[in-house]
Amino acid sequence: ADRHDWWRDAVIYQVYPRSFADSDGDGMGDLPGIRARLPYLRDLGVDAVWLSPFYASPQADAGYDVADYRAVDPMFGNLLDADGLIRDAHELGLRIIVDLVPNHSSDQHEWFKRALAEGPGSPLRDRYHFRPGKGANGELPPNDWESIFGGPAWTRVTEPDGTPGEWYLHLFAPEQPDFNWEHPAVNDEFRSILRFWLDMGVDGFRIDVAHGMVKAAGLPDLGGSEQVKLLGDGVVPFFDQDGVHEIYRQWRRILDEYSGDRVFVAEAWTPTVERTANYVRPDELHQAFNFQYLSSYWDATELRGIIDRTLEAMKPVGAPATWVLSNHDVTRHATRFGNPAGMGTQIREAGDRELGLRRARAATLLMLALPGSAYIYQGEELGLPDVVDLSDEVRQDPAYFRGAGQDGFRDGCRVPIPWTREGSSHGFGPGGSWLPQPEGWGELSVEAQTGVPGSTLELYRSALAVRRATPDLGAGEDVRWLPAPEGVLAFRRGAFVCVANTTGEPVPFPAPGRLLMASDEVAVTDGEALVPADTTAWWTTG
Ligand code: TEU
Repeated sequence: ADRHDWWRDAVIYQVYPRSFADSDGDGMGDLPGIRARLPYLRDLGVDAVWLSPFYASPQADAGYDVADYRAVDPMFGNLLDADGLIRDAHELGLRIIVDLVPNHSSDQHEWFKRALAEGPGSPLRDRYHFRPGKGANGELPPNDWESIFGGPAWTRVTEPDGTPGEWYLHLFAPEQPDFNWEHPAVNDEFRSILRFWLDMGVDGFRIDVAHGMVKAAGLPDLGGSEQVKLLGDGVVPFFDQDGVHEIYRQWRRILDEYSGDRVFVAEAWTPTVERTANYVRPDELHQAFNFQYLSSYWDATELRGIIDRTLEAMKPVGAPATWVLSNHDVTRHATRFGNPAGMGTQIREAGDRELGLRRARAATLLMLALPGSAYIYQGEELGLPDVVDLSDEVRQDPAYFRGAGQDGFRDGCRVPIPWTREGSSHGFGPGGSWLPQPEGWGELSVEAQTGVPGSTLELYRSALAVRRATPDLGAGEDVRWLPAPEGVLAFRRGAFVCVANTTGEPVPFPAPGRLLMASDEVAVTDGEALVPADTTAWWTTG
């Protein structure tokens, strides 16, 4: 048989477990809920499912604070549920990728609890970053780093004798102490955790904060200069350090011991696609999210630049490009694109809903036409907008409450999925939903869109089916740009042609062949197509 690497052109669907489907009515999604909806994902036409964390966790950061890496949180089910989910998925032809959170644990992790209880000098403290404070009485943090979620990246502990004592490092919330990756026990533990989930049958891992983990020796001060915190550039002492690559080389050797095509995908926020490419060398990780693409506005020039640079950067390392428009950390693209350019990935305005959705649909067809792998975030196939008007009473994102400012509006993309028009939580579950679903949510439900021509759900289903049936849309064929008017992207891949009109006006374009599908009605007269405003069309010349 042809040993085609499935992941080189896979479409991977991100499930955010607390918001996908709830089986027991506690208002929080769970593994049995996901398991019951696997046929929906198979019918949608995706290749794999990536599950955000479902491990034992106090949920200080929605599960990205793990207390036990080998246990399922009771809120989500148990290990038997995980096993059943993996088995059912495989029977349906779906692969399962799980989230691995190696930069930090929960403060309720056994190691951290013991480190605190045993006091200064505890060997467990060496597995994290504990330091004495500065100042006459150690009352100042050990260095000037700031948490991504706001405030200092250090918290002072109360020692067992009741006195204020050492400080520990946390790049995210105080409930998420950073591991010391120089310590062999940390390294050993994660290699063992990898094996645990590989033995459970998972097909891969999404690595959280993959640009983190290793810190510069001596934890040097930033020096007061205003640095972009999230983006490692090899200079920021806590992100994108060279040492992290040695860890990935070790992990890759473990992964390759297992049969099948298992994969790693890196969540590495770096300033350029060139730096991202460092993570996906043949002996390291397989893929990395393309955050440059995610951060782009619906703008032809910007998009084309990023597409070209991405494909160029991936060539020398032999990794597939990836394309992603939304995830659980950013404002949904149906809302981003309905707001003016420059508002970034964290905005709180509803903007023009209709325009945002038009552009989101067009952006999806553009993304699915590009070579490489594409990531879909749950609910984007329904055209869900971000919920921008959640009250402080219902919000749960620690980034919001710790003053991350613009970066703290992550609850709006995490509102539970509407499956049905009616019902207390629109079919999300038999009870309520942990974040309130807004007015009109039922009209966007799976039920309301299924079988409705032109609905966003049917657009996704058709696009994924056409993509599967069109060999030129696989990983291999290069993008060849075609001449096009300003604001229009047109390219050929073999016999396939994609035309994306990012302007607000209909654009005439010589029909390249037979129309396969489009994100809106395309009229063709005498060999001339009229591509509506903010619309992408797929053609074949074959
Ligand atoms: O995110 C890493 C990260 O740096 C950003 O996504 C950041 O959290 C966001 O822009 C808000 O400022 C990962 C996870 O995807 C995220 O959900 C977690 O909160 C974070 O790691 C900590 O584990």
